[in-house]
Amino acid sequence: MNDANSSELFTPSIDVMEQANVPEYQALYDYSINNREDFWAGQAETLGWYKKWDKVLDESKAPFYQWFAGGKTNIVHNAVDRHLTNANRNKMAIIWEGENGQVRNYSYNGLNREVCQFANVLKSMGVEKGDVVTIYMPQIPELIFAMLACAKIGAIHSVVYGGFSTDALASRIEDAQSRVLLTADGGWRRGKAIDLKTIADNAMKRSPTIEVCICVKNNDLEVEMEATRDFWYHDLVALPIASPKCDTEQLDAEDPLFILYTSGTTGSPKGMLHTHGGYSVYTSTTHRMAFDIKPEDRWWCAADPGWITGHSYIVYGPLINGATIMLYEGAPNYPYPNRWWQIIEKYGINILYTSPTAIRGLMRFGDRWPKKHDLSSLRLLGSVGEPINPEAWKWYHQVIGNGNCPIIDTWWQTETGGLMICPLPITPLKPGSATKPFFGNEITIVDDEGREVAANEEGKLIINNPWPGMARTIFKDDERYKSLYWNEVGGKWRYLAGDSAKKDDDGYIWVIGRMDEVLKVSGYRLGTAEIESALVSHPQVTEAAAIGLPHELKGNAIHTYVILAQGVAGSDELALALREHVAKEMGRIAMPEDVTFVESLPKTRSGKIMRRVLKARALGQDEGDLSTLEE
Ligand code: 6R9
Repeated sequence: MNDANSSELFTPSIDVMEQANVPEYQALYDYSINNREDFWAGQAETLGWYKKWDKVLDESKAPFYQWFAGGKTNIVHNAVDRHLTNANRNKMAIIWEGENGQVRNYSYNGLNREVCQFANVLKSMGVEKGDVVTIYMPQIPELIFAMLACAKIGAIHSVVYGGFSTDALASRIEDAQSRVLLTADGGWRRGKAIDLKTIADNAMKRSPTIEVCICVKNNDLEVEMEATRDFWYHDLVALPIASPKCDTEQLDAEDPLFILYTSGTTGSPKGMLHTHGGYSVYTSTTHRMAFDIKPEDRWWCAADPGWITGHSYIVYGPLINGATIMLYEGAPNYPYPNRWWQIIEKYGINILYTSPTAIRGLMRFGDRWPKKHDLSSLRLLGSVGEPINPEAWKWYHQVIGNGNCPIIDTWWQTETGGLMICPLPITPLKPGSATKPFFGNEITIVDDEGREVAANEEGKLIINNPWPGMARTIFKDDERYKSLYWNEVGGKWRYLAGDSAKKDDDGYIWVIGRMDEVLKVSGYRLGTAEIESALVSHPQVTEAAAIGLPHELKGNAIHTYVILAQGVAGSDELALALREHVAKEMGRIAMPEDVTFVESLPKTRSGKIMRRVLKARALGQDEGDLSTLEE
């Protein structure tokens, strides 16, 4: 997929370069590395603080770094409140379009009223500073109101992607010991209603910590409401308690803002914890510099808010920068494959940020769909989630961007909070490379011993420094956080991303993919362990292994190997039933492509499934070192 030897270089047009927010990279990069704290202090100065920080970076408890320690802020103070006293007050904050064509708009002033009301409703339900509120909603404005309402009162939100299902939701509620769940009756996808409340009901049965469930009416689905636990949002918001005025809680810069669960190497998903101060600075700075956001821009990050991309670049970064954001709930090809292009034309979108899997999916329908529309409002295009293959890159660049829009390919992770490797609009581009480190970041590629590898050689991607947007820990598990991600070498802590990569002769970084048991399926991050545990939860399955194999549209597709319980015979019907079982437990994105029934699985002597052996076999490749294999 990657082509580090590609000699093609795309230089941005004079037009784009002339208006770039950051006109030059190298000198500012050097400054940011040599004066990291000054650089970040300079960015933090552009935001509002109730009280300035005492120290930009506190390394005393490394790798548990603290940023802007002693400062008082609240992300909502910057994302909403400060816009109410300037020219943004009546500017459009959110434009929302539903799949059936419904449109709702909110100015910053309108957004503030909604957030305040939601915050007052939460308070009336006893939600306090530090409580974890789980949010399981479709892509509707209320999802954003709910996130901001939690932040406003100092509660910690835990958004569970609306495409996940019972088991995924239940385990996240349980880990967070959440007392309050915010959901909706249902969502829309391809003209069909998706019954979220029923999934939420099943999850609440499995994880009984939820005492209050607030349900937004989105599509008139018949749902069950349990008398003392479940409340309609529209009933609560009509009460006098839900006033459109609510003070924003003055928090410490290091107070937790949210947890977001993501898949890791082993076992249960990890609740990555982000905080108010550093995350505000990092998301807004990266968004302003890499995506060159201007006051009059209309910004569309077509991700789900339930993914880190949505948290950082639908909600927080853009709102802090006072942008107008587009939100669309529905399928990109419904009712026809021109839906996205129609939205870009209709609303005059200037910057589109999406994933390679979405680009490949739309490319499949051919050029005639985008060609029906005037896409000349576009100035920049972004990509995130997995390496973008040069074919998709060129189509995006030529057909969608008419050859004029730089492709901002951004490498980062749930853990990093914001962009880590990405071009600026002025950077000459090589299709498939996320180019160079963002300001303040030193990125190296090392071998197993931690030594930097030569140019063009593959190795592990590490980050040699702290940055303000970094996750602070895994919720309630500092040890796991430290041991999973951090290594101390010669008194310096280094962050291990879990990806393999190369750096070419020009210092461009080419990310190859995950090295651990994490799969990127259609850009979504799934753990083999979660898929396997969903399979094993089926009564007829004894053991299971999941691997990812290359897939034209999805990037990776899930293939599974299953050992059945004694006396159970494999059949096509059972294979289908198992695939559906995984979809029901975890969500449709986790549904395996196929199930192969096997008698045994390749394992190490310590009993670990050797997925790389299964993968090599499936691809007809060399199985590699089998010295630890016990079969
Ligand atoms: C933002 C996000 C993180 C993993 C990461 C890497 C892959 C993301 C990429 C990319 C190549 C890019 N990844 N962006 N690989 N080029 N531009 O995706 O977060 O869901 O936590 O996944 O995604 O493998 O380690 P998350």
